[in-house]
Amino acid sequence: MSDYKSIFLSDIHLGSKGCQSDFLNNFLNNHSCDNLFLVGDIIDCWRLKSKLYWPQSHSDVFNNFLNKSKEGTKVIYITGNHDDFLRNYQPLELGNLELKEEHSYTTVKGKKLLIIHGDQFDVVTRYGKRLSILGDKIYTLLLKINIILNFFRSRFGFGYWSLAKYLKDKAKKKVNKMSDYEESLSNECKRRDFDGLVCGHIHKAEISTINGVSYHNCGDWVESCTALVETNQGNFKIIDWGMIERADIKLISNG
Ligand SMILES: [Mn+2]
Repeated sequence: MSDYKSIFLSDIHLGSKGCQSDFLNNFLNNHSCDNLFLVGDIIDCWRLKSKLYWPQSHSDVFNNFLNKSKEGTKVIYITGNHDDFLRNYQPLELGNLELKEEHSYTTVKGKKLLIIHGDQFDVVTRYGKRLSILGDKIYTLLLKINIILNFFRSRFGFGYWSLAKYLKDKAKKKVNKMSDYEESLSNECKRRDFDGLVCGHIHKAEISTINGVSYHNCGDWVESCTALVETNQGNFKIIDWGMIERADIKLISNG
């Protein structure tokens, strides 16, 4: 039996420097599943267009997906706004591999979930690609500052801290844009008779109920290292692999 019925990953951003590919490879090597859902922004072609960045560990992530599919895992790749070039080729089915814009999934407990990246419901990315590319550049800069900041933090014995995440959480409190996003997604679910949804896009892992619709966000592998999983018994939970990994490293070094 696999470790999990389904694993849902989103916002990996392969091809960008911020991608935590080592953490992800480690996570993939340690977990098996019947279904692997890649919920968009897996490859970051916005970054690839400006400058090619593709280390071996990014190819390893892809090999991990393909090996899982060879071993019998059904791999479903849902396209996002950063890998929107793939939207020209969907829907596509290659054996155990599927490429599509959205998927209707029936959970172990019999609930019907809409699996979608979510950019389709984000006013900023939908109506202003230019504006969001600018935002993306600022975000990339923040991630770079973050790497330097954390280098010094670790030298002085402080734990990891994400500047980008801190600023985004602050911004959320101010404009409340994200809750608009969550609300429009939940409205779409209601309209189309889904019990809930699985999405990504805003890089914030979460399991909650919004307007009576169950909301699952996979988080990301740039700022945090989070995966959404469905156990064989049908329970959903978030695995924070960055926290677990770091805790393990600490345990080993302590003892
Ligand atoms: Mn996205």
